[in-house]
Amino acid sequence: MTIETVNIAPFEGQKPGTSGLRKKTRVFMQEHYLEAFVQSVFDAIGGGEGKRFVIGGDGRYFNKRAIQTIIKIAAANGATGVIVGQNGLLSTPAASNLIRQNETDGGFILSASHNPGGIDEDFGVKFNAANGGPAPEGLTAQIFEATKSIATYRILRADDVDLAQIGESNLGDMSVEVVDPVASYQVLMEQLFDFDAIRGLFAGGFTMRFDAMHAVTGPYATAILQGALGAPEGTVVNAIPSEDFGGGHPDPNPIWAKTLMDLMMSDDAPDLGAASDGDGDRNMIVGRGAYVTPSDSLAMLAANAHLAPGYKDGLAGVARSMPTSGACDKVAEKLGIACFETPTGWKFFGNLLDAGRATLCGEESAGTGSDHVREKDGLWAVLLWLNILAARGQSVAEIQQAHWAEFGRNYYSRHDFEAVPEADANALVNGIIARIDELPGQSFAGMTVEKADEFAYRDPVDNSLSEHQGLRIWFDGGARAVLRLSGTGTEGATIRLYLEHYRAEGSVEGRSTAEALEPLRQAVLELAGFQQHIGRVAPDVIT
Ligand code: VG1
Ligand code: CO
Repeated sequence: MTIETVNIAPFEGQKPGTSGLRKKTRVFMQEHYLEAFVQSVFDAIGGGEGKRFVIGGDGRYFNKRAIQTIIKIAAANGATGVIVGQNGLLSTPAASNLIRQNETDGGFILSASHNPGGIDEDFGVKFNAANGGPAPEGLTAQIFEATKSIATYRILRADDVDLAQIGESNLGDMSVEVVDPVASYQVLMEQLFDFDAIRGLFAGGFTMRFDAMHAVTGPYATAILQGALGAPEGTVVNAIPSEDFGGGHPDPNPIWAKTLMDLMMSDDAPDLGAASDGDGDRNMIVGRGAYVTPSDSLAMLAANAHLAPGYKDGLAGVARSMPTSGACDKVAEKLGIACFETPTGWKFFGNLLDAGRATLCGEESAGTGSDHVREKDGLWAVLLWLNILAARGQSVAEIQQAHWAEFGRNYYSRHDFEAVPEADANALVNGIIARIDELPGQSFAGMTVEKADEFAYRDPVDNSLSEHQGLRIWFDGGARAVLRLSGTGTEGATIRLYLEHYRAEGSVEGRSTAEALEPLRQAVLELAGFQQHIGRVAPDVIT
């Protein structure tokens, strides 16, 4: 075994986005590409000497290869130990938990989350810090700087580590501990939720379908729902992680989890439908005939979290990403707790969680989580829903209706325009920025702008400022539109248009979300000039 120092030239564009570095798998497979990024992480954190890391991923194509490489770079950089999920598997929240429990210096999570997997699809690498959360903006900026000037990386030339066997071994001077990916995560869940009550629910005939979407949550959901909680076999479907997620998008929303959606809207629907994404940090919740938007789910969880043992003393505060609807704001107001509005991406919740200022956090993109780890957590959200359903003895639809009646309803939808030429997408966004101050008072398709701004966030804990985080446009009558460019795509630009209309009277009989949002949609299309700039007004995906 020898440590080799390899001379390389920097690669362009190794800039971490909303959630780590995401590229086409073939880009990552280029000689030295992954190595350059991983070494840059070590350079940015002041080296690996004496440090320990967690390593795992969502099992997509190239996962195992990449893990072997990272292990050997860690060893060559002086790390004293790595903890790796068996067969290279760790869900993102489970990795966060392992970092915290073992007090390691951070971790590498290999995933492109909800993006499809395979040699012609997407791959990603994310570095999480010692608090278990995604590297904050300051650190990702340092990593990017390091990628621009990197000249060498260090790697141990050694045989691959056996990741199939649980147990500890040595690689040079570094210990390699291969762990069961589920065990300690399951213990954490047992501490937070009333497993007896949920067991009682299933024993009483409650039915559920959990669609793991051929992704990493399969083993977790099988062990916890069918194993510990007694849900019948067949409750968890698509439970074996596959390298290409069965050829689909492991994205838990009504579009990509259509089979589940169709079942839940049919006469054969079970009591609860749920799904999670590639790396297990997102969730979808749907009751019999009742889809719960992620923004509403956050609000409903905040209103009911005290029913679960882990949150029985109430919440310190809640936080939501800026494009997420204001539904949780209403709950926070009633509970008399703070509600923080942060930029998109889980890294912005880290300080609030560390400082004990927020207990629950959520994003409109189907991420919900709490201070139990420093990532969003799909299965956690499903278990909290189960705990609440057991405690209230009501259906999802009943809880949803009661919530809207009490707090009002935020009609909400996101429209994604994918693979837009970058120049066109920038022209559209910059076109609005250029006249943002003149917008108030102007009318578009019959709706008048009340205020408009470009969102900037001042972190209340470390005072750092994050600018250019999306455009917010409020219209008369309680409507809001948000526009921003995605930071996770791997092809051209994706424009995200978020539409929201609050109705204090709650759910309006016979009115669908699309109908409720149609006037707002027309107004924004006109205001932004979608037809002129990108030649279309119909999005690729509506969630
Ligand atoms: C998207 C979502 C964002 C989420 C991010 C990572 O980012 O909008 O809310 O945090 O994906 O999710 P963007 O920049 O494409 O809009 V995932 O499940 O990586 O882990
Ligand atoms: Co994810």
